[in-house]
Amino acid sequence: MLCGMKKLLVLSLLLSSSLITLCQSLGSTIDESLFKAERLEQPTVQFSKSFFAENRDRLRDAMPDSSMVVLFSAAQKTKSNDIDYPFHQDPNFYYFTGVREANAMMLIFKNPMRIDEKWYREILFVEEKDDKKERWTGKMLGLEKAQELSGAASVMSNVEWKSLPINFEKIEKVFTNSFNDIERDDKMDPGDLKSLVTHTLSKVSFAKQSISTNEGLDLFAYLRQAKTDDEVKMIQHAADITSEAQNRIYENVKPGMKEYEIEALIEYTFRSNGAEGEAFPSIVASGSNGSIMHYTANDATLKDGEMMIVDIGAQYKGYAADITRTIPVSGTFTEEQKQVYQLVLDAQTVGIRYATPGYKFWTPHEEAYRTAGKGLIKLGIIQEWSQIDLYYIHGTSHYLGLDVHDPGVYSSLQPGEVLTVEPGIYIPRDSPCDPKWWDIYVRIEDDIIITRGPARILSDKSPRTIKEIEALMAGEEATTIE
Ligand SMILES: [Mn+2]
Repeated sequence: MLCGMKKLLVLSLLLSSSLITLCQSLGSTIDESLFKAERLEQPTVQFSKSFFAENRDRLRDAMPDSSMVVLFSAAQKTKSNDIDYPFHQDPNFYYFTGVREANAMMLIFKNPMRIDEKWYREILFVEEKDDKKERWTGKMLGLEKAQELSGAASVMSNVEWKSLPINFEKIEKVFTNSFNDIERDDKMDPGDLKSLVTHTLSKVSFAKQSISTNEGLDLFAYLRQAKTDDEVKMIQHAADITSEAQNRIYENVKPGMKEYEIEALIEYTFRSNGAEGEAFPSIVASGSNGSIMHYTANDATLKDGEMMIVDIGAQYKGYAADITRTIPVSGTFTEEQKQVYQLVLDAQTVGIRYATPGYKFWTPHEEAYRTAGKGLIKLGIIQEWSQIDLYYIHGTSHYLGLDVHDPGVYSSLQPGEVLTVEPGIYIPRDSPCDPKWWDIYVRIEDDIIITRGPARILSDKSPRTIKEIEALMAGEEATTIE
């Protein structure tokens, strides 16, 4: 990272030379044979302007008469001082524009709008190209490229929004995406996100209109819920990369390793296959860390006899995968681990069976939960039905897409919807059951697409039956074992 100040440059040179000395004195080496991910073939499909234009047409069809949608790009977030977190576009903004830059905005009118003697049905606002800025942060789209990418009928510079006269007498309803977390205000930039939002709010309130974020989000969720074939290809590739990472872990994990070594292997596999990175912070939770649902410290040492929950997902072209495997660190499950593992797998199998059109979104969860409850009673871990919530503590499914927890309307399942099925059983120490079950934590998560027939599993390249896992970890060919 360049900083541009001489004093800091000298300081960083001093630091880096002392770091080299420190590293040399440590002496131990990292097993580089770990880093050998298979290179997967990337999908050839690219989203073009027709995808984004069609999404806007579908949005326009769903909008009520005399309404307008205002979409804002995501806010840039400061990590600390003058360093930003990597920019991540707002998924709604991306879905309707294709633009992955900050300080952008889009207006979509249900009915054509007359502004200054011209008719408009949509206007995309982006930052104008700036040579100096490009030297520091890379190529910018500019107005022309933004038009090519989005297919927007009109594109303007973001500084033009302030003075653009919209006739709000013709507008009865304004929908937006979420814009509440803007922390930054560049007073020198009249087109930054803060200005775009401020001008929008003042125009809307001057016209005595109200702005509806919640209804807007529902509208976008409804449109994003079913995926196109091209979107499924992106999710499938994200799932393939993620399965490859899970398989690399099966093949390489051993007691004594650190959770963060596993995390490094995951990140290596993702990036070397063209993923933008992790769709969410990787969870590598060995032993009792499995009791923490969103464990991300990933700094414990893996111990013989423990299991490890690995809940990870690559992000590819904006689309996420989300796959969890529970892996025995030493390559084999203990008898108790096996029984709980099998119970969770049975619950998942039943959940997936109910993931078909005609059932509600919640049916796979209800059926997985019921199966897990019956299993817990059979194993003697619980005595009565009401105790199931001690060990089955989360829902079984969420939608998956541009967001890991993709928005949706949670009604009846329809073909094209992509969701996870991820039952889990967590038995913390001191639970009211035989201590032989304590500290067993299992979650199994797969990504599926609803079809007219049985659901198709997108994440089936990474084994999840006990036999397959133990065979793969023992170095045997495991693909055909059941
Ligand atoms: Mn999930």
